[in-house]
Amino acid sequence: MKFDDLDLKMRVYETSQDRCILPGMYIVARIDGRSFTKLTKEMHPFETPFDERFRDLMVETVKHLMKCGFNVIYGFTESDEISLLFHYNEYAFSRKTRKYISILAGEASAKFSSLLGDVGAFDCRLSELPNKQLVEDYFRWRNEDAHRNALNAHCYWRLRKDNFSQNEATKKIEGLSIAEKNELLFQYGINFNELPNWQKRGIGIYWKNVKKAGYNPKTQENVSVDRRELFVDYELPMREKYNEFIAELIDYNEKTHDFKLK
Ligand SMILES: Nc1nc2c(ncn2[C@@H]2O[C@H](COP(=O)(O)OP(=O)(O)OP(=O)(O)O)[C@@H](O)[C@H]2O)c(=O)[nH]1
Ligand SMILES: [Mg+2]
Repeated sequence: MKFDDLDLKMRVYETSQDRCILPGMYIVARIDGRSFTKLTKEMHPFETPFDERFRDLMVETVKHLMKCGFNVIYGFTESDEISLLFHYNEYAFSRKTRKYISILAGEASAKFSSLLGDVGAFDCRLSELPNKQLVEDYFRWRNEDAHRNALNAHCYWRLRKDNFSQNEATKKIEGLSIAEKNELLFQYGINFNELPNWQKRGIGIYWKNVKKAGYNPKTQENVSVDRRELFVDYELPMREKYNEFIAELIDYNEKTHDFKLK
């Protein structure tokens, strides 16, 4: 069989599942650390419940994903997960889902592993959202998830440090309301409201325009140039204010980077 015939025959088998995300849909990817409970507790004991070194590895991984060939307008990270919002007009790889999923999981795993000096792998899934309200709801969901996780994690690890077994600590927290969990921490001298906001709300990463000093060799003049730089926000707003923040970010990017579908 000639190579061209063989190529045509075999190509069908690997592309039969290919699908593209329709134009007009917002794309959000969630990239999540694979078996990070083991990685963070046994293989590389990070501080519990929150470790700033682990946080910084995640932030650097988000920045890498926002610069790896897609037009990502917002990155969010909490715990071992990363959410990315693509520009409404994103058209990389003809919006083929397999490209987004495999590239993002691969790039996140490669970056995180090289920073850690050991293997840390991520999976990836996509949400296809038909309107801006659902994008707001998506990020509100992850923002509230961060809040809930932080409360549970602080309670759990405080009890563990007080010699409760895994089972005892889990059981005790399961039966408590939010107010009771706050009270439990208070008994140990911890005011949940005063814990760092990045632990309770997650961390946002987005582009900001900055002025940089440059030099124009043609005119031999010092000039000021506009650059887009990634900004890391450790003080994200919460609840309705967070919805507004996401809505503004989308509007701003749609107005200022209105590149057309190819
Ligand atoms: N010690 C420590 N652990 C962290 C930190 N941030 C996240 N983790 C842990 O990362 C894990 C994330 O949980 P999951 O994604 O639900 O669990 P997983 O083990 O990664 O399992 P899969 O995602 O299903 O593969 C939890 O065990 C968290 O405690 C941190 O700052 N310090
Ligand atoms: Mg995980």
